[in-house]
Amino acid sequence: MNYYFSEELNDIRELCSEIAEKYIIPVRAQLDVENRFPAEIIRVMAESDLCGIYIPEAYGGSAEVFGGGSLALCVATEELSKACGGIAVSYAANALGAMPILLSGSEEQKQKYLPQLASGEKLAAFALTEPEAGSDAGGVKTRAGREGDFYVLNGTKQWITNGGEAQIYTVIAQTDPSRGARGLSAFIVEDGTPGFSYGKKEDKMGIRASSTRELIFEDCRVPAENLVSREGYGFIVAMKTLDRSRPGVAAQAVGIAQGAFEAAAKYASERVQFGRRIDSFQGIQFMLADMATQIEAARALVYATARMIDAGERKFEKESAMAKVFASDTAMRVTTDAVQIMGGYGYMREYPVEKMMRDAKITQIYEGTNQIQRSVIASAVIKETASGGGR
Ligand code: COS
Repeated sequence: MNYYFSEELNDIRELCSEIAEKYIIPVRAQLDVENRFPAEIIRVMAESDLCGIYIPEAYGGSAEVFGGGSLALCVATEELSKACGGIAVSYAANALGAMPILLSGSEEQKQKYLPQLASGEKLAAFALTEPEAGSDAGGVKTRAGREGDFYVLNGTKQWITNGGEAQIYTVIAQTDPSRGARGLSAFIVEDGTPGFSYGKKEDKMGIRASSTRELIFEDCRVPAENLVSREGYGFIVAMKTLDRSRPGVAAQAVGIAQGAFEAAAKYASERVQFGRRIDSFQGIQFMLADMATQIEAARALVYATARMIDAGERKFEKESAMAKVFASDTAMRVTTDAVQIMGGYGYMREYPVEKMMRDAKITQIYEGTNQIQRSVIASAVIKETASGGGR
């Protein structure tokens, strides 16, 4: 389908496709086995100027070149995910970590941190999740108490993508426990700050090239100037961040699905059973047709949402959630069908689709489970109806 991309957007896709071919495909299976972060590939992306495509030129990025940067980030993430969902998220999670600064940071914070992220000299991570605060994002227990010119952080963050690899962390913590979600605040915490250390590195089902790690804060003194926005606005900062980042997860899902579809379609064109190519059987044809249709529909939803963001729309939480839920459910279905089409071969580690099926699963879980996305969508459509939407 033609999405009438600008030349610059087509160039981004081309560049990511070349990086995937040259650097990702040769090592993806090994990184998956070794559970190893792709530092050298992220360096290649940084050198190729891919780290700042969503950051404005005033802060060292090139967002304006792509008409805003959200669509460009989705296209890059999709293309990289076609080859490896784990390596792609190691790249995309930098945008998630940078987003609170970009959307809600002070001018000083933007000037200080965004250029380092745009150049790829430093990596970022976003720390919201805790052992007891996942879907219930307002239930964060990590405490940030004010002491003079500092906030003192105590608590543990769990399952943080890019944990241990990033140098700049945006952390949601509780500044007023009596106010629940309205007592949360966001902070920038740099690697190496005394009292900030890394805990367990997770051994995951999929996206194993990415790092998922615990962050531990023990009397960690963070300068008060690192507070993002104002005290009590941490929940809003987190929600606005997730509204922006969810299309990126959706793009990752579209990429994983496309990668699996291409592998399965190629296999079906070569595999002969009963004296015929298996793509001559209607059972396989209908599977391929459904896979291709669902992927295209998911892609169209992702691009349309990213274009809304780039156009400067203020509200897109419903569309963001729709893109994520539809694309990630598509990725799970398509990768499962790809394994099915490839039969025993699909199930073997020697071929890439079993990894794609494992990688797809997380897209239905992180940055808000698909049940949470459906709650967001339902709450938006109910509000629209109450305010006179529909006929
Ligand atoms: N943008 C701006 N403000 C938002 C918002 C958004 N997308 N979503 C909620 N808010 C505001 C609400 O307007 C409300 O403000 P007031 O208190 O001034 O009325 C406040 O935030 C609380 O909103 P709400 O009552 O809807 O919060 P809930 O506790 O019911 O939570 C969900 C809403 C479930 C949608 C939220 O907690 C969520 O997204 N959870 C999933 C978190 C997640 O993605 N975790 C994965 C790990 S992060 S990588």
